[in-house]
Amino acid sequence: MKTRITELLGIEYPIIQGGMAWVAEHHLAAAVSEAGGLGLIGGANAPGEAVRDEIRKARKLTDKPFGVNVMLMSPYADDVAKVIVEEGIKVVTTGAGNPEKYMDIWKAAGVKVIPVVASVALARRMERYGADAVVAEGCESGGHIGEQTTMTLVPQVADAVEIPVIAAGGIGDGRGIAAAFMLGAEAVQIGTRFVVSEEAVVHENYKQRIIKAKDIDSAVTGRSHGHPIRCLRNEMTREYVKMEAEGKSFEELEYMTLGALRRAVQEGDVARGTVMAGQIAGLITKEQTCKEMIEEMMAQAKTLMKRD
Ligand code: TUI
Repeated sequence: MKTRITELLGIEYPIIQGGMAWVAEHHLAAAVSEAGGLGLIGGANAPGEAVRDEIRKARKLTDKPFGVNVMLMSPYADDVAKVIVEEGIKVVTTGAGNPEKYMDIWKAAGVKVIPVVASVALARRMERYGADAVVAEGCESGGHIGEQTTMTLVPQVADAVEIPVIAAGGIGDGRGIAAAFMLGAEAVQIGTRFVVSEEAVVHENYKQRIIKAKDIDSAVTGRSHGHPIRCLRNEMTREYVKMEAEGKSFEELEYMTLGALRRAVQEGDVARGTVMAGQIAGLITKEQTCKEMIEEMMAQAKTLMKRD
């Protein structure tokens, strides 16, 4: 399935992987790229040198293109932005902010820049600043989210910009891919489903929590202080939401979740940790390789899109 995104990125299938903090490390990125999608290393809150190390490890596992996601709220975002250029990375996605200040150095180095946006305004602005494409991410996504749903955001962004649009949020199978294309997207970004891939180095408890999740198991913490994070309901989210209702300060709430994502991903603490996942978790029923996931999703999407 050729689109402007498969051409732009030199990939076989119009699927890019989400740049998930603590999850999107070199094994996952290399596996998604090897399977014909675009794998990404998630910069998250890691220092530049740690990201460089991940890039070099991914290169040992694949000759195919892969990218880096820069989490713009990270204190190390400037360092990571430089490492990307030094390491000759060809594709960058950004999240949780506005990447304008890095656009010139990346464009000068021939890096394709794909900001993740949660609004039409930012999509337009990114196009003006020279973005090659945008990811329009709806609030069905896991992690840091905006306000609009994928269903409403993607067609509005597709109408507002000339550059290609990648849909994200709530996509976990071929039906979601076909739907995204109907909304005007030319590729999709998938996160939650890849968390349960065999190649993802994620604690088994985390994978099982996603596999067992029901449709209604999703919660959003942090709305009251303007940093909404979607994750799966557990002891931590119940306590957090209660503290938010009591009007606890941002600092107190932050303290409670400090390191909570790492504890869930690496130590498997799915009761007190932050189990970031999208609303599509309820659809995900099994662990598979990235190749199996991508081929299954693409076969289903192609069948649906050919139907008359
Ligand atoms: O970035 C994400 N998802 C993420 S980042 C992350 S790591 C993290 N951990 C703890 C606390 C906070 C973050 C986990 N999940 N998705 C892309 C995304 N970007 N969604 C929404 C946005 C966004 C929101 C507002 C982008 C720009 C923006 O405004 C920028 C501006 O200046 O207008």
